[in-house]
Amino acid sequence: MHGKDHSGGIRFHDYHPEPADMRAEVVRGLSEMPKRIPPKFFYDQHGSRLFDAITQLPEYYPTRTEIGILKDHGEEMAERVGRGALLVELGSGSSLKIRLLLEALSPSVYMPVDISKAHLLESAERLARVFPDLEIQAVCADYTSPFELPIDDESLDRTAFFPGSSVGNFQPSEAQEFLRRIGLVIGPGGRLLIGVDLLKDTGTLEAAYNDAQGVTAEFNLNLLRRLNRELDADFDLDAFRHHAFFDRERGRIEMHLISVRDQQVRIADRVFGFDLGESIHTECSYKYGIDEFQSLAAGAGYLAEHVWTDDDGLFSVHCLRNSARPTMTLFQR
Ligand code: AVJ
Repeated sequence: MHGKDHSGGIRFHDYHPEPADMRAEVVRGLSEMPKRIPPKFFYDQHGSRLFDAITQLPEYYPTRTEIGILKDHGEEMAERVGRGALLVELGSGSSLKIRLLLEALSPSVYMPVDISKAHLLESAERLARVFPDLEIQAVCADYTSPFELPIDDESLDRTAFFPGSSVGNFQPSEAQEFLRRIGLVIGPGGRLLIGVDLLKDTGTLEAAYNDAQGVTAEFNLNLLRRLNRELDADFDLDAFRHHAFFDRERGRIEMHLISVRDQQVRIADRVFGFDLGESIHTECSYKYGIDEFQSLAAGAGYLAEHVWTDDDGLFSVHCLRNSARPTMTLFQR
């Protein structure tokens, strides 16, 4: 079901991503000072559903703004990256975004890469029904660690798609390292279409992470619910509160869970003490200026070919071309 003699259908490649050792990572993070838990643990089944709800909130502009950019400029994107290519999507996220891109770009092969097997197969099957002639090569892998792709047609141009400002979860230096790794996958001359949330006024940014309905607070607190269930912990969800703010110096939203009293929490056989007001840092979401992101990308070996934004300048989608000769500048914010 691959190569030139067939078209359409799904091929599944399981790279058996190591299930993250959640207990070890959580215990390590809570032993640090200040305490922290990595944001990747937000996304259990309920957490993924809460995130979907966040993308629909009036205050959370990124998702709908990026969709608008893809609708308005999909044709131009296709002219830049070319049609009939191999399209690699990192994280098989929003089905609406990828549908828009598949329609505009009509790739020969679509290769979603995702750590969650269930999510990957479900969305691949949905897309196969909408695009019956599309060859889908679904890869179950952890794209945050080095991996190779099962590419059997070396003649295809390669384009990577990394939407949603997911790149904002990385520290800038890690983001640069990650872009460099994508460059190895798409090869010299390959293009990267990447969605990046833009720096803007503090009010708009902070509202997006402090919605009136409290869905983001619920999303943040759900992390503790997950630890209770999966790690045999005893967090009292009423004893922590959601806190999110924009740090303009660092150009990032920080999300925290703040202890509302002195307390002790047990995780399996470990006990952690929390002072009144002490926080667990659960997420960073970096925002960038356009030039700033382009110079970060240049340091990872990319030429900034084009950038599309919405009329209000809230969000950006960059077209980056992997140059054969990467420059070795280090990006510092
Ligand atoms: C999925 C990382 C892009 O940072 O805006 C949304 C996650 N956290 N609301 C973001 C998130 C709280 C989101 N990213």
